[in-house]
This record gives sequence, structure tokens and C-alpha cells, in this order.
Amino acid sequence: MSDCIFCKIVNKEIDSEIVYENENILAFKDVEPQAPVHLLVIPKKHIESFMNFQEEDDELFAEIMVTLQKLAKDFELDRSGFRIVNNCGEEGGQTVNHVHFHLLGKRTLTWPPG
Ligand code: DGP
Repeated sequence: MSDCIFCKIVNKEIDSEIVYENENILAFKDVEPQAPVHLLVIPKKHIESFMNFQEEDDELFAEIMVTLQKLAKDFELDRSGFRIVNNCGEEGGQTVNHVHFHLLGKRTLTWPPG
């Protein structure tokens, strides 16, 4: 999608600190980090929100989960713990309408979220 900021990041029209990339997935540092490690993992394909994954995206969805696990290991979050967040829709706090999973770690995260 031409006006989607994350599609622009995928297409390298906007700079980002990429930490992992393959044919289907991109992971990069969040520009407004809420923890010492704050990564965003996205499908390269434009999918608007968590609720827009279709059956045909099953493999892609699984690949995103495996990537989150790999990055948790790579960034050594697996020992002390971490959080995966998907904000979905307006009340869920989603501000970018290209589905993304936040991976946050390296600090004590409180509950409940705001
Ligand atoms: P959410 O509120 O769940 O939709 O999270 C969107 C996140 O995207 C937010 O934490 C800030 C981040 N973000 C927005 N624009 C950019 C950008 O241009 N570059 C990067 N790296 N992150 C961005």
C-alpha cells in the first residue's frame, strides 16, 4: 500500500534499523522504544490488522511466531523474560494499520498495561 509507513519501511523508502529480514518478514527497532529492547516484527505483505489474517496466511503467521522466538533468543530476552504485544484496532491502541508484533524486553514490565 503506497501510503502505509511500514510498507515504505519494507520497500526501503524510509530508513529503519533492521534486525532481521527474509522473503516474507521484516523486523526492525521501534522508533519510540518503550524498553531497552523494542522490536517490531511485521509481514512484508500488507495486512491491516491481526483480524485480517486469512487462512492463506497460516504459514506466514507461523513464520512470524518463529521469528519472534528467534529474536527473543538472539537478543537474550529468553533468560529473564519478555513481552509480545499486538495492538489491534483503535481501542487496542493500534496506530499503524499494518499488522505488527512488538517484542519488548530488558526491563521489568508491569501489568496491567495502560
Ligand atoms: P502501535 O501503536 O501498536 O500501532 O505501534 C506502532 C509503533 O510503530 C509505535 O511504537 C511507533 C512505531 N513506529 C511508527 N512509525 C515508525 C517509523 O517510521 N519507524 C519505526 N522504526 N517505528 C515506527
